Amino acid sequence: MRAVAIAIASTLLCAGPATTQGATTATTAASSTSWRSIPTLPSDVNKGRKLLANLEDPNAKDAQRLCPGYTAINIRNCPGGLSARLVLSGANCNVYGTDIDQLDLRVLFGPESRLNVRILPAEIPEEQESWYDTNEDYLTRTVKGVHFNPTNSHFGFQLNSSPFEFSVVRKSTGDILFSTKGNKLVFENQFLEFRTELPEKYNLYGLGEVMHSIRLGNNYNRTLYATDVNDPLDENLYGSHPFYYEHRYATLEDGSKKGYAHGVYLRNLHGQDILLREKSLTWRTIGGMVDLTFYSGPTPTDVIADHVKAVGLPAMQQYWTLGFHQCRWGYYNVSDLEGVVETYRDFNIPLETIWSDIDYMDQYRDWTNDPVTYSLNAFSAFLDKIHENGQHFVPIFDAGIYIPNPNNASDAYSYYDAGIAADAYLKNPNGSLYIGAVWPGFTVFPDWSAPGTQDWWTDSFQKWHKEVEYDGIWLDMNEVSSFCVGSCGSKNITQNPVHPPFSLPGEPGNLILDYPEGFNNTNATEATSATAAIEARNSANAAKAAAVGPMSMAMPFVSQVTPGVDIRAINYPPYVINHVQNGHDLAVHAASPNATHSDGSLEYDMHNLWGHLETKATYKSLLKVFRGKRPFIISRSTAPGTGAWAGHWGGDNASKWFYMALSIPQALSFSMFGIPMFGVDTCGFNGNTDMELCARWMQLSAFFPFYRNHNVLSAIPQEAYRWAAVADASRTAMAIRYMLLPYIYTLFHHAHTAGATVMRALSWEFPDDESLVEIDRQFMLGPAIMVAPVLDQSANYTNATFPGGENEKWYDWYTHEARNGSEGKLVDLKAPLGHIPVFIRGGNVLALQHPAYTTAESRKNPWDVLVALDSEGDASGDLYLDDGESLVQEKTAFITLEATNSLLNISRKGQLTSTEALSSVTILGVSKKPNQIRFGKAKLDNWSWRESSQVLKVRGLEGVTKGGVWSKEWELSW
Ligand code: MIG
Repeated sequence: MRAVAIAIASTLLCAGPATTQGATTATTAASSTSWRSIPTLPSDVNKGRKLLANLEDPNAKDAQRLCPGYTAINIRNCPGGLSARLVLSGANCNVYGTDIDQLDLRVLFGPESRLNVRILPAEIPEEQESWYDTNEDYLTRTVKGVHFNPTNSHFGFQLNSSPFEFSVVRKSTGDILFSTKGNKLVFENQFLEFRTELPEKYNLYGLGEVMHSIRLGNNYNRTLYATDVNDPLDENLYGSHPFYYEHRYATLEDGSKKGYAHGVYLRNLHGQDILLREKSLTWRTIGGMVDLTFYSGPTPTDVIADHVKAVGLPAMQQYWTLGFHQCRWGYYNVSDLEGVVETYRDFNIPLETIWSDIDYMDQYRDWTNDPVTYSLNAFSAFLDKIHENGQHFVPIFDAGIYIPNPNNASDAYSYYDAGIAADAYLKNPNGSLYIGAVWPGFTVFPDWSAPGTQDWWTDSFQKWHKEVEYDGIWLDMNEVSSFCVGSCGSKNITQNPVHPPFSLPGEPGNLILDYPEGFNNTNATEATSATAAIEARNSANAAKAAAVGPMSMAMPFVSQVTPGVDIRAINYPPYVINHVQNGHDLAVHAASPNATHSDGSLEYDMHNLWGHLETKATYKSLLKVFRGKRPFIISRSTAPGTGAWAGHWGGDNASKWFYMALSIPQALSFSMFGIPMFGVDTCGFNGNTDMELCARWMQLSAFFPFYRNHNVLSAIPQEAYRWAAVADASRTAMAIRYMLLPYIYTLFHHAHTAGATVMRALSWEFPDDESLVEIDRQFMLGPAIMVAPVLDQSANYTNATFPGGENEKWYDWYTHEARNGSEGKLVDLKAPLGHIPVFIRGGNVLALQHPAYTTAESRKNPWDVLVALDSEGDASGDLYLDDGESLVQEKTAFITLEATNSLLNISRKGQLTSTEALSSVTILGVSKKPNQIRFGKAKLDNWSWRESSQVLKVRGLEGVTKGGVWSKEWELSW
């Protein structure tokens, strides 16, 4: 009994040359789709209860009004900080749990820029430890046992004993950064609330993962609870990052502005609501403790680096991962993959990596391949071929592990059995297996605290790699997602395999008929037929009769307990966070809060760490599989520190212009969270894309660290070669990206070693410029490159601000024309389809390498140096070189490129040498014609200077740099 995948018409490869058509309608696409003959889960398995979120409830109990707060006693200075006992100042209020009478306050000064304030129950019974604290192995602490002298700290800590209140002050300015003054601390076993005052019109950033513009509103709620959902705006998504920074601007005596930023991280990954109000921020969690870390900045860059160092420096990526990736859900067989790889080459559009979605699996079971459509013979022949060509393959990997039907001997699944032998799965409170449902049917879920899990995980990945030579792993569904409430499989596994309780994209009733906004303006005919198809779908839906009717299920009984001091209401906690899923029920579309770990902890306390821990385990596994190579992992669910092992993609966006625009702030937020390897589903995931959106998006994503095109099952195809204009636009942008790869790779090195960011907000590079607080329609890639994309349909121009004032210089990437800062004003820029405005900030030197089809080929190509002088005639840059893949490098080189007084100086550190030569040096902003050009002492003849553009170009440097431009130090003068 195995699945037969049915091809969908719309995925047929484009055989001839690219066409210019807007789109193919999807009307024929899914009518032929069918599903394997297995029982379908009834749709109400994922219903849950309908709860009123506390935030929506006008009659919700107000903890600030009802609770007594605390009084601080026994205040003591201790090495590196202070401590106190906090005693409840009155009768228990028990608003959303049971009050803790006695708390400990522990204030610990970190290195100068860091301060840690912890408040936790004075006594915690061992079995309740995970209610309040998170194991350090699961989530790093920000300040470790070392004692720092508080007098050296950038922070002052002020404590008021009765009522207990505290404030954190920036010593240098006296600014109060955080203050609970006038507000009570509420500390219960299932509820925590504290509030800080904020200045009016505060500029606050972070607190993800949520789709939103970069600057958060001043009257706005955020909820953090990892969940599997289609990128709705302003709701909780896949990961949890309770970290923000606030940016204030002071006016100095001379009237100029100076920016001061500070960061705040709550090391508490319980479900939580954050209430941003006109002058305050309130944090509410359903468990855990107060564990706040303050970072003093004073620039956003400083704050972010400090936070990233505290939670875990990002992983260094292999060089090839920066190439272009093509993916889709609905590559049905090996020849589909082959066709895509070949067609990319036919159209001369660089393709580095081809990805497989769940289509390759045998009935959606992990570590397997479909024996027919992805037979091992065909699969490995294909992988051998792309590997020979320097290309790569990354498959998806799902979090739920199929549990075979015990009544069906042919349903055996050895990877599951090995997990049972290792005792590696989540349990129900009674010790039985927790059984949810995901793609393959009923599934179990790994328990990252169980001692046997890691070895089983590693063995499985090693074994599988012997069959399918993947080059990286794409972790999906790890929130961790389950399509039913509770352990729905417990009494039903004899019905396995079962179909999810909803139809898949392309199945009857779920045809993909959506197009980008304004599609009717540019593609009237197709839009009309799409509208007709939507009507047909709606009537078909009404008549829907599933071929295999929904099964009847024995559902587990979810008991409601009466909470008390030592008993918590786990499935339905008294405080209901504003969780995006149906009814705000935490058990909807996820493993339930009562799923139990081998160390006794519950999903209730660990939920937001599931994907983080899966990523860590997978990283460890891949280290063994690839013996010393840097693992490449992209994970959907993330938490503080996940960047140390993986990158992230923005999840299920849609083919809409607004999603393309929001991809910029989403990426910038992951820069803040220490996950620089970020990108989104280019051309859009849900819905059909069109030519114009896809052309713009292929160009925009070319400047994101992670560059991947991905598409939902049964939507029209959207590979870069499907439309001539998209192919052209992609080739243009990719050529720039590939030239910049050494620069991007160097940025990753700085991220990995020092917590620097790769993609940057303008306000990070110009922290004193208040006009930039909301700018997120343009961005910087490192310190040198600014991108100002077109984000609107039918626009042939865009506008952009050029920060830095009249002494700043910005050079157009294409024409090298210089312009000065625009003093906070937006400037119109011409940008017809196929053109993405890119600028180089004066003061930077870029080492560029000639692009090729793959990154491996690029790395053998000659170099160019681009010097963009600032208004003083200076510029500098750097270049990090290594073997591009090893975790531990034998030899590296670090090159410094410095231009001043008409002299470019190249110096180097490190042992690594390479053989590529230098082709040219281009110097922008040379105002006078040089008398002569010298390379060291040798006079050069092959150069030109133009008065109109002030560009000096020196060519033919291959001879003097023979044997490797970066293998020796040199100088060029003009
Ligand atoms: O529930 O594997 O976000 O990228 O294509 C959908 C199918 C499951 C969600 C991922 C998406 C992927 C899809 N997956």
